[in-house]
Amino acid sequence: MLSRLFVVDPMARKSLERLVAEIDVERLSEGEAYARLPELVSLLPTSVIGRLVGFREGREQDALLVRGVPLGVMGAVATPRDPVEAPRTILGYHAVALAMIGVLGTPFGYRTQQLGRLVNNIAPSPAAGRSENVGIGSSKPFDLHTEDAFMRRGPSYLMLACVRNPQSVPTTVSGLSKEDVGPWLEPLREPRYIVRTNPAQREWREDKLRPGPVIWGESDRPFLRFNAVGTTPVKGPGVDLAEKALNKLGAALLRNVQDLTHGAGDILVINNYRLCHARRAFRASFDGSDRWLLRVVAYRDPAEVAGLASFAPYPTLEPR
Ligand SMILES: O=C(O)CCC(=O)C(=O)O
Ligand SMILES: [Fe+2]
Repeated sequence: MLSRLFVVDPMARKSLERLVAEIDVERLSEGEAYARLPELVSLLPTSVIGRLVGFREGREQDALLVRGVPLGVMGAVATPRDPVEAPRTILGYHAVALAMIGVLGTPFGYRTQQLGRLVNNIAPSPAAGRSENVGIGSSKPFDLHTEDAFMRRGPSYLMLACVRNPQSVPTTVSGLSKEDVGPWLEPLREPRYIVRTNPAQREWREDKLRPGPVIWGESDRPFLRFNAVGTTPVKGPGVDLAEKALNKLGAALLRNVQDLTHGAGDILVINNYRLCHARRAFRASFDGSDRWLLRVVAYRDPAEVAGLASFAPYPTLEPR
């Protein structure tokens, strides 16, 4: 199992309902929510904090699906037709999602993605209806990728908090099992792979992307920097071997896929160095009732956090 399910217990649900209701009345800006992150984390039920820390420290599961977070006012907000321009108001559900990923790391936005939003909307946009490999697409799939694999060190964690998912379109996750790992992965450890950006990050200069490894870290639990599209080994001696290993990795990851079907109030956190994820094609109606996830990314490594250009009003990454 790549992921573990944690269903919020009735007592925790009650205290989450209070927290969500409080923030639903206050309505925060993204900056205010970040400034209040320590307080928001402290207001999470201890069972939820404990489970998140257990996930962070554990070696068995690389994704955790927390089920049963109350939506509060958010439940009645229509899925935005324009995910980027939609209001940035932090309601109770957003605040709980931010606090949860705040237990794992420092949440941040990209200045050049969704206009720098801290909480990105993964909702189908009519403008991107036919685009492949974008979060706001729908009729074309988003192939397997670790989030922002074009960076040498992408976000440590990715959160997808479901507001609604009427067609039960899953988020697919995949990774390498203990049985998969072996010497065949060695070529993928060479820092010779260029991983290009997906459409949402095209403002990063492609000519500045540095080649890096696709696999690194421990041999029995290796880390991944993977994108099924736009990855190529730099030409030179051994390029055939490098390409073969990459194809074999892609096939292994396709074999290992698991569908996680999000429902309203399900908050999925993924170790972005261990698992890649994808979304299948689906038919959107663009009438306010479509699938809607909130996406937040976070860094755990203080050296990466220090590289975030600005902490006002919240950590933001500038394209390099
Ligand atoms: O919609 C999904 O389930 C995943 C979307 C995604 O991978 C992304 O926005 O980066
Ligand atoms: Fe993604």
